[in-house]
Amino acid sequence: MRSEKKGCADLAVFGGEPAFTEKLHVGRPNIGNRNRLLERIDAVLSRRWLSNNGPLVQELEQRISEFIGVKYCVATCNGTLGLEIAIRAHGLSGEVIVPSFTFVATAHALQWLNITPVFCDVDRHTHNIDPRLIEQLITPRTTGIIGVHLWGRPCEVEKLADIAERHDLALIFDAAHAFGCSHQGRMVGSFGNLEVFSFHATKFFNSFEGGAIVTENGALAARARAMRDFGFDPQNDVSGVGTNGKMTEVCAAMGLTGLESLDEFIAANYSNYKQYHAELADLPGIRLPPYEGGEKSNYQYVVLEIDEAVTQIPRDQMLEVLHAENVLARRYFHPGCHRMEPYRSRLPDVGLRLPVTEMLAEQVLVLPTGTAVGADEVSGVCEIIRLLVAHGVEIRERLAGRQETRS
Ligand code: T4K
Repeated sequence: MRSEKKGCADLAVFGGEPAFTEKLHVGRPNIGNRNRLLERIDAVLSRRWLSNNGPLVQELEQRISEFIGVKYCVATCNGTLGLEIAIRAHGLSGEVIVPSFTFVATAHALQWLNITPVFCDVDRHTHNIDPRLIEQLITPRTTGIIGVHLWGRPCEVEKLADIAERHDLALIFDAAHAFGCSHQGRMVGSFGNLEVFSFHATKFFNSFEGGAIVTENGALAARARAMRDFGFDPQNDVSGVGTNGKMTEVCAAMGLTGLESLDEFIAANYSNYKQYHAELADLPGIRLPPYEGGEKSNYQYVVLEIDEAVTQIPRDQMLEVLHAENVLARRYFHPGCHRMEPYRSRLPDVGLRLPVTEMLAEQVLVLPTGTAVGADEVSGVCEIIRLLVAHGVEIRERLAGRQETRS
């Protein structure tokens, strides 16, 4: 149910009815066939095999390897542990170059292992690590580069591979957003030395919590597999240091069920993405970075860049108005990892060499999509955004006046 917005007086932030009676979330999980899921969970309970490389985890790994077209897949309990295990299995140390415009898990996975993340700026248009800026950050302590396929848009993998090869660096991809996406006809997951997915509830494809390391390198996969399980190797000897990064059978059940509905998830996202594009395309000051034509994508993130100089209303005030309407849009990835602890205290001025990250952190707004969001909801969200842009100055001043009255 939603109420229409004809003018500023209708906005909930000024006392009108919220557009939506129920909250519209970014990251509402996609859920496949419930009966299939419950059947699988029932079988898990009957088998009394709940974790530790059970049959469903093995089946999920097999299915993912086939889907991506890679030899090895090691499922993990989440994407962050997957990254930590991958980084350690690869033997990275010292410094690793990463974008700052990413979820903080990318940087934390390094820092957790006492490796210094060296923040690189991103490309203005793709929001991905800018290969032109990497070489100036390489020092004798640099051992690798982690690219993040942000919003499911693949990094410039060829340029990154070239830099990594010339400087003898590892190349890892944080593919948390990019399950089901392709680059030059090849599935994400098959680039670099290895890639790591997240199957968190908020991702396009989820296993409640979960992740996976995928690679063509058998030795790397074997090390990651042992590290995921306290260091136990296939002979049941502890071959080295390890952690507990295992995926449970119930999570694998959810993953296997979701895999059967991938097309349906993509169709829902694609339809929402097209509608958002069509309804917001001509709005001044609003840019929707497109997905690459001809490639596979999961269309999981509907990202707006808000140019305040044109809209006359800052992104954060737009967010406030949307939230009052029960549209819980999000400002991913604000304020950029370099402005979060412990990185902020260590390098207070690093933002000076990250101008695009700083700008995007102030401009980006992510809108709700997924199977929980339909055409009527998208229309409602677009209606509010159109109103915001048409009356930017008025809304900004009324919001400012309201704050002055309060103080
Ligand atoms: N690398 C990148 C680039 C990543 O984006 C991530 C995770 C990782 C690595 C690490 O992977 P994991 O270790 O998480 O597998 C969320 C997710 O927790 C996180 O997985 C994700 N990225 C990040 C971008 O977003 P928050 O802090 O935004 O989560 P939260 O709890 O605020 O939820 C977001 C929205 O989703 C809310 O509006 C409510 C909705 N939601 C959430 C959950 C969990 C639901 O409707 N149902 C749910 O079950 O971090």
